[in-house]
Amino acid sequence: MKIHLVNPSHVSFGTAVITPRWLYVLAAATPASFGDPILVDETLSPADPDRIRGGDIVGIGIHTANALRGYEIGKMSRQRGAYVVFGGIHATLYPEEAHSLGGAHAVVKGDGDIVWATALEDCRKGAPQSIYLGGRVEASNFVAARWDLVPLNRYMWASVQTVRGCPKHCSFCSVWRTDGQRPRQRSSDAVIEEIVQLRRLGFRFVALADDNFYPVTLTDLQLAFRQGDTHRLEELKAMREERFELMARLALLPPDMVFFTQITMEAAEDPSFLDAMRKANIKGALVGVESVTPEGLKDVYKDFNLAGEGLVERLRTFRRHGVHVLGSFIFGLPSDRPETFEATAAVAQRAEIAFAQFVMLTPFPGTVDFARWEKMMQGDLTRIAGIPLTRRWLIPQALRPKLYWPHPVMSGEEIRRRTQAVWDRFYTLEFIWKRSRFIKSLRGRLTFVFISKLYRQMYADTGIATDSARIAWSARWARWLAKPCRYLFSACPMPQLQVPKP
Ligand code: B12
Ligand code: SF4
Repeated sequence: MKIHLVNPSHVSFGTAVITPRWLYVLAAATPASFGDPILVDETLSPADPDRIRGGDIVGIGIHTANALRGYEIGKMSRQRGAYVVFGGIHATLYPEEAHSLGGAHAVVKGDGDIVWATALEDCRKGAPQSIYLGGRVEASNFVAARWDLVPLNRYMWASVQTVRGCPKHCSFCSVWRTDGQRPRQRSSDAVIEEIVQLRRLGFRFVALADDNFYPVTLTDLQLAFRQGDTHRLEELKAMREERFELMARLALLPPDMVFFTQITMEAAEDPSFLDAMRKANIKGALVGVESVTPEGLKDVYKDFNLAGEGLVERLRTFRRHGVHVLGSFIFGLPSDRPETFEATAAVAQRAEIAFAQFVMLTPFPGTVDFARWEKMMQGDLTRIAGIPLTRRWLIPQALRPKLYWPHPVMSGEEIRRRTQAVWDRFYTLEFIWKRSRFIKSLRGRLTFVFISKLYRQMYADTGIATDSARIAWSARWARWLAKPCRYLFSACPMPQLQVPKP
């Protein structure tokens, strides 16, 4: 009996950007009596049905975008006589779908760290339960990933989680609802040990797969103080201290390490935090800018962000402290107007951010936006391949429309076209070259250009374009560009590296 863990994808690039962390966490959560699981990441290469035999157990992790491919693998595995267990955010939200469409014997809702072993034992006994409740595991019980199973030289970045959950409540995001608003922060020991293991293997680029690396703001501290809530204040201070402790320990790792995380722009209020990030080699961060207007921020319940000049200043502050920003912007918000695209492109340029992504508002299951939209769509009789738009992820990829959020003044196609134009403008060779000014060496600048182009190809065209020829061309390009890129990201293994003492 073999255990297979499959990360589904309908496109394979041969080289992938970031390791799907859940694969390596679940591998570690697999009891030794089952042997080493076989890990299949379809962003590298498609699953091979011939490897799956009767009596094997196939674990499939799905988010909304890859659910349909996951169901194909589930059905195929069940037909071959294997036990099929689904997990991940989409299976947590729609367990019945995995049963009816994905051939699931069992679905794990929530975190798999602890309950996975029970599900495996039950399958071994031939009696899987239909649902397992994994809940929200405390940070001290997060299982450290098994990096000894990672294929070398196939990924550009490894991924290590330091904190799960986020205290905010953005309307388009499912994190605070599924992972909770109480940040679950791992100890610095657990994080550093994983990173040292990765550096020994030759990974020097590590994405900190966090929801929000700055979970405690100065405003949170002031509020607890003003309310005289001593317990809360102490709790927040301890959490903040732990962040600094982690960063101080990251700073002791080999200096060629590069970390990247996700953070709210509030961190710019705190120069000591940004300085600690720089010293820790956290060289970049995805910052959810979302909108450049106050109305847009209100639309997404994100009024803790700044708009206008204040926003430009906040983003520049990151840069001044040596943390480069990947700004994430959303188009198609109810208050957006045709001129918002131009204004956003201008802010992105002026704010001196290194990279930007421009996504179109898409209601993702598990979010407030989705719940509202689903209600609004109740009377909508549109069907594509017999599937209502509110179950869009079940529509075959080739027929799946791109944007469904009705907008008061623009059509979906207009939003898509304008979004594409902003990508095109931000990633012109001229602008990329200008943005690369902060890099000293010519080689470094050329690498920046190369990565910018790769990012644009992998993200914009495959994700936004509707024209299938352009998508196919883009996927080919990305595949071609990705190969040399993986060498740029690899480093000499350091098998002797020890965990630095704090
Ligand atoms: C890091 C990250 C990324 C990274 C890296 C992705 C990668 N290759 O790993 C990047 C930046 C590339 C990314 C991109 C996107 N992401 Co993302 N990402 C995350 C983030 C912050 C952490 C994921 C992670 O590694 N977690 C650590 C692992 C250990 O946790 P886990 O995956 O949840 O797995 C646990 C359980 O779910 C369960 N489990 C998972 N699989 C399985 C399988 C089995 C069999 C079992 C038993 C259990 C199980 O057990 C695991 C251990 O407890 C999550 C938020 C979050 N808190 O999870 C969003 C998240 C997954 N992303 C999300 C989204 C929307 C996206 C994008 C679509 C964004 C965009 N607009 O383009 C793209 C899609 C990319 C793609 N096609 O895959 C959403 C998904 C929502 C949904 N309904 O699907 C999330 C939840 C964030 C959000 N804002 O709501 N993402
Ligand atoms: S700050 Fe980021 S992680 Fe937190 S709820 Fe908003 S979008 Fe989600």
